[in-house]
Amino acid sequence: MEQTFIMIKPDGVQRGLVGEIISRFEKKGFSLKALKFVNVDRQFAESHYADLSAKPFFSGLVDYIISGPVVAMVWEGKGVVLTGRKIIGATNPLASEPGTIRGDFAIDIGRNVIHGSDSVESGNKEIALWFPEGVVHWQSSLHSWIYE
Ligand code: IDP
Ligand code: MG
Repeated sequence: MEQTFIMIKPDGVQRGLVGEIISRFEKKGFSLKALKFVNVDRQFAESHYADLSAKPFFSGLVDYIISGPVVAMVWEGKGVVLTGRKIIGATNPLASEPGTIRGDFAIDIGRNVIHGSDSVESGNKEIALWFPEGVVHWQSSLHSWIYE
């Protein structure tokens, strides 16, 4: 089953949105496969965002991600990468629809509360980077109430 990497950024943690965000993925029916609450260092943040290293906002982005602890998670489910991106909303919260996490809880692009993988391939790369120890193998007893 498809997996995605989701991270609640330092602003999401500081603003007390951890429970609300986890709840949205949980209530949808996705399965939590890994979770940790960590401070990452500059080098780690740079490797997570390596694809953006040429962007003018890169160093500000890295400063933002290392400014406080983050909640790193793996969520699993049918179509979770694309649906996860929809739950999160557009990158710029000014363009994010109300009802999405960024649409409901953020204003500035550089304080947009949450990260979600943009493809299955980058999801797998991010999961390997953040959870080298692997994820938890389990199946929810609600599985047959969520999938036909
Ligand atoms: P995404 O998080 O929606 O996938 P990306 O383009 O991958 O968006 O950018 C990663 C993160 O970099 C964004 O979530 C945002 O925090 C930050 N970012 C993107 N574009 C800008 C910008 O123009 N100014 C400041 N920060 C930006
Ligand atoms: Mg991205």
